[in-house]
Amino acid sequence: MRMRLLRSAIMAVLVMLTGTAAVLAHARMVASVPRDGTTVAAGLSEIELSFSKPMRLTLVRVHPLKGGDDAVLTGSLPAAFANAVTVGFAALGPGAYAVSWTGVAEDGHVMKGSFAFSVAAPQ
Ligand SMILES: [Cu+2]
Repeated sequence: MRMRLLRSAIMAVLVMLTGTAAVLAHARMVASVPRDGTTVAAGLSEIELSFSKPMRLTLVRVHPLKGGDDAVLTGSLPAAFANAVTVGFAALGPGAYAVSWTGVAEDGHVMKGSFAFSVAAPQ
């Protein structure tokens, strides 16, 4: 009886551990250009997102933090999975922006993320 209890306890721990490993193995954004929290020169018209594992982006929004319209994307998002994706859009005026993205990882999981940066006023 005790042995069985121990065995199910071990099984429970194993299930927990493998569950955690699966979560840790999710594809995630590992870098961006511009980097989160940085300020870049005026005229920025593309961003790059890098992922730990191939991702197929389905939505990228570049939106002013203080309201206003989203930046207009100038190209379409790649249809294939990729570790790094460059997204072009109409040049940004000065201000603070947030980028939010949604993508599908190769394991089928829908992942989302965001980062923010500022565009400096022209000197
Ligand atoms: Cu996943």
